[in-house]
Amino acid sequence: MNKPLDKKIGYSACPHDCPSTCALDVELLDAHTIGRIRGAADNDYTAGVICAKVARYAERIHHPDRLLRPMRRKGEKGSGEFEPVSWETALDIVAEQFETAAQRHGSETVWPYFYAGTMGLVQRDGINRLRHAKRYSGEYDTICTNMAWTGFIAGTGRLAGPDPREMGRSDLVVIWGTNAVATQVNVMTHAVKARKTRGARIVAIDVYMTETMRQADIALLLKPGTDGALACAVMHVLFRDGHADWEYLDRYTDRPRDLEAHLRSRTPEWASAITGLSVAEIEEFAAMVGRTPRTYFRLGYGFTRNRNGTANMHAASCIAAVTGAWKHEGGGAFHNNGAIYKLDKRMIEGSDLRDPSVRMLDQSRIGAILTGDREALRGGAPVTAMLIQNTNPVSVAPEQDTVKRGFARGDLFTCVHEQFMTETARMADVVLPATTFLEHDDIYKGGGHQYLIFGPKLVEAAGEARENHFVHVELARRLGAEHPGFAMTPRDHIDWMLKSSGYGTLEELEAGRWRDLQPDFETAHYLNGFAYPDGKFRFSPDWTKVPSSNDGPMGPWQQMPELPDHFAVIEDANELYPFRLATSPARGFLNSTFNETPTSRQREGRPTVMVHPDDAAPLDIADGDEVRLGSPRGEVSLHAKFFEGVRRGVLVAEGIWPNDAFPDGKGINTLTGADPVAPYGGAAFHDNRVWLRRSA
Ligand SMILES: Nc1nc2c(c(=O)[nH]1)N[C@H]1C(S)=C(S)[C@@H](COP(=O)(O)OP(=O)(O)OC[C@H]3O[C@@H](n4cnc5c(=O)[nH]c(N)nc54)[C@H](O)[C@@H]3O)O[C@H]1N2
Ligand SMILES: Nc1nc2c(c(=O)[nH]1)N[C@H]1C(S)=C(S)[C@@H](COP(=O)(O)OP(=O)(O)OC[C@H]3O[C@@H](n4cnc5c(=O)[nH]c(N)nc54)[C@H](O)[C@@H]3O)O[C@H]1N2
Ligand code: SF4
Ligand SMILES: [Mo]
Repeated sequence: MNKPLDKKIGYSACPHDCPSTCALDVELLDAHTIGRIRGAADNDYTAGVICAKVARYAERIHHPDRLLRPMRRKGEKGSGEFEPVSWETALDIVAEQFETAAQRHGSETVWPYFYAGTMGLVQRDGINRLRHAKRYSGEYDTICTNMAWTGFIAGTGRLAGPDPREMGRSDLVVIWGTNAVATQVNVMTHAVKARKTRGARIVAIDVYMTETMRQADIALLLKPGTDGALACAVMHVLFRDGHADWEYLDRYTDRPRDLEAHLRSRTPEWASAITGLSVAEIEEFAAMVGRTPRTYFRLGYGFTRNRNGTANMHAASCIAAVTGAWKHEGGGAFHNNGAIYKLDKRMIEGSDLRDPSVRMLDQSRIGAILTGDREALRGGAPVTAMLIQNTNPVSVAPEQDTVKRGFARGDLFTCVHEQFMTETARMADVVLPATTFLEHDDIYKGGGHQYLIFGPKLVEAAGEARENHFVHVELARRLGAEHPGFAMTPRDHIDWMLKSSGYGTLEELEAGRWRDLQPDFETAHYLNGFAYPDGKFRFSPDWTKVPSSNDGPMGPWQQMPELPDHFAVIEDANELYPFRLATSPARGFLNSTFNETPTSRQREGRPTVMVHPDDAAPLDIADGDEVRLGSPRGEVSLHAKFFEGVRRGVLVAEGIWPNDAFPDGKGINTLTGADPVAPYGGAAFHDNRVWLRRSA
């Protein structure tokens, strides 16, 4: 990773919705132009490695299709016909529409809708300040992390775990339900380091042979939604073969004897029938875990995007407590470090103005909400005005057909602030051009590591693009929203937050580039007790009281298992829908981001569904044929790709392509469901029963 000496290098952090939050070195060619981006070699988590799509960020930031001017809709909704207007005019229209809507239906009719297109704390979360000040509807954030976080916190009581860098000092790294090569490359950096330096083994667990599975020493290819059964059988073997650490269990866990008794019937044979793995595979994996004190479970998001996903995450996290792996360096279970940062975000979010009686609307159920479902609206006013930032729901949200019908409503006003003319922006009444992370200041925290990283503005904004904070401030001014946070710059916000959190100043952070907030070993490994009042890990959590951010139980939460189990609420295949479909991420895209950059599109080709050749033959489907998929929610057409690395009966469609890349103009989320996953909601993107046919 030699830096060319003649090029100026700017320091930043990757803003994308990826647990790696890489520290970046950005070549600056002039005040407007960047060259290559590299991973910071002197950051010991990034360790000089980043993904290809961000290395080529020049393609995205300097893309000819960047939005450069504010626009207002000229033609029919969704026609794509817009006319340029000034920022003043555009913001005036938005403010006026919000005021009119609020006068007619009350303030909750306005719904600010945002997500993690940027993970910068100021630019992403500042929209909440506007919402609190104006008493607009809140967003209950469920589309991504809810199931995984709840499942992990159910056991430990806190969203944190052993230092991610300890993976490099582990003897067995279990990469569970995450395609790390594609979705968070640095996990591989550290796992492979352990293999090279100490002969560690790598186990991967997925529903198809991803690149991560191929790079693993042992690849466990199971049926979707069956990870809870696998975890139970592994624990069964650990108890059976004397690998349970009883001293640890008695001191650190809630009901170990009940767990042991409960698991007696959860044999490898039982799990083999559910997971499709062989008894030998399960026995071998369990034996490795049993004889390897330094086993590091790196638990991902993918396997939680099932209707039993929260329960499965919890079950997987229990294994480390049975063996006491938590006691050792390089041992324990890790999902995300969200709880270590303890940042004071009051000024960014304006939380002092928050009125808890204002309704929260479920992000994943945007389709039901926009089409007037009373329950989804919580009995309140219809949503008639929206400000959308950092997210592309008309591509990424489940039950697309409903979402599109909602956005097409004539009485819905939408303002979309975007970098590109996404499918959501196309449906807007007003489109505002947004800066990218290299064109504004922000601060980032790593979910998959422990650094707080500053990302300053490095180049001038393209065209008239403005940062999110600018939009919050300018709308606040027009709407009479008052809060000291509106009078501050992003740098002021960062400085305020750092000082108030006890982390020094922005000047200090900028000088050091990042700040390492890794808790001490005892805390990270829960050696002083888990984060429940009695200090005990919960094999048997009270699912109605998991200390995660939640909005009250929903989904089939009453049926959740008392102790880890196979929670049989997934969309099993049946006669009408004989396949199970996972909609896994594509390596070249990041959700729907980068599906506009040329090399990413080239790499991914076209929307396809991976089919086992033996499943295709009886359906008269040849490799490359155009096929149709139908779920209880809708139908799409795309092309079949033969792949022996999927199980019989399982289909995988990678990537969130734009709807218009599909022959029928209907994207993959036409098939996915928005019914809430127990116990606190979320979208089960990988849990779909479907039929498959050759296109007529
Ligand atoms: N290249 C790329 N990187 C990304 C993203 C992207 O779209 N593309 N998305 C970003 C975002 S927003 C997030 S949240 C993270 C998510 O990153 P991950 O934690 O990796 O989660 P997923 O991408 O949902 O899925 C990971 C894997 O889980 C598998 N899987 C599906 N169902 C099951 C199951 O039942 N059991 C098991 N064991 N595995 C299953 C999928 O096939 C997939 O290979 O990645 C981020 N990084
Ligand atoms: N089928 C299927 N669907 C899925 C998933 C799946 O695995 N399968 N994964 C789900 C997951 S995990 C997630 S997190 C969601 C993510 O879905 P989204 O949150 O919609 O993520 P992206 O598609 O990356 O879209 C982010 C948008 O934000 C814009 N953006 C980036 N930075 C800024 C900025 O600073 N300001 C403004 N105004 N805009 C900005 C980008 O241009 C981009 O269009 O998708 C979900 N949808
Ligand atoms: S691996 Fe993730 S955090 Fe790192 S550069 Fe790529 S998208 Fe960004
Ligand atoms: Mo996500």
